[in-house]
Amino acid sequence: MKKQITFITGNENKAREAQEILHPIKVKISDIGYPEIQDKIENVATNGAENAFKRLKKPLIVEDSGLFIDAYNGFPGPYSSYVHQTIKNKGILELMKNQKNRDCHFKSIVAYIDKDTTKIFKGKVVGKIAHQQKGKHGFGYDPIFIPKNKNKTFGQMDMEAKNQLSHRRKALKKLDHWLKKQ
Ligand code: ITT
Repeated sequence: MKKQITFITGNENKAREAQEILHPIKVKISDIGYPEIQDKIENVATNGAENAFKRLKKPLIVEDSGLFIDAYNGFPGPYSSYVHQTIKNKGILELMKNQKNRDCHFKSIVAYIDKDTTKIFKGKVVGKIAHQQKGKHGFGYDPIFIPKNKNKTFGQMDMEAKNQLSHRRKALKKLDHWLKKQ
């Protein structure tokens, strides 16, 4: 079993969650970055991992995630980061104003790479876009995402409650299972 892997990310929330799940494997955070190609998030993550591995030459993971809204054929999907920086949650609520179908999901792709293997692990959580922003916890789209069978947004849940359900947790759990079999 690997003793340590590096998580290439600028987002400390992600790294903290990964450390909790992958323990006793140590998760080191590194912000060396990678080019985010415009493609499906599966390819963004794999490409990013390959790019970072060429420089770091150590076992590492890259995670790419996004919010996919059914009424807009999966938008913002791979553009989630840019859309969140530009029109923000307020802009998404505006787009959803007269929409009856508020179904959506978060998807997470974790790409793992070492000198022998490249592998991806997927996680998904389905839910609905709320009618208004609620809650101060979390980040990104959390205040407008209500997971299925719940009546609170991710923003109204503390980190532990959100992480029980999160797309990223599901992907990281699959990685954990696989790593511990190696
Ligand atoms: P990296 O450095 O790892 O790329 P990031 O914060 O840019 O971190 P992503 O590109 O994977 O993350 O995520 C795309 C956007 O999707 C991100 O900016 C968030 O706005 C949103 N997002 C992803 N996961 C989320 C979550 O668990 N809760 C709320 N929003 C999330």
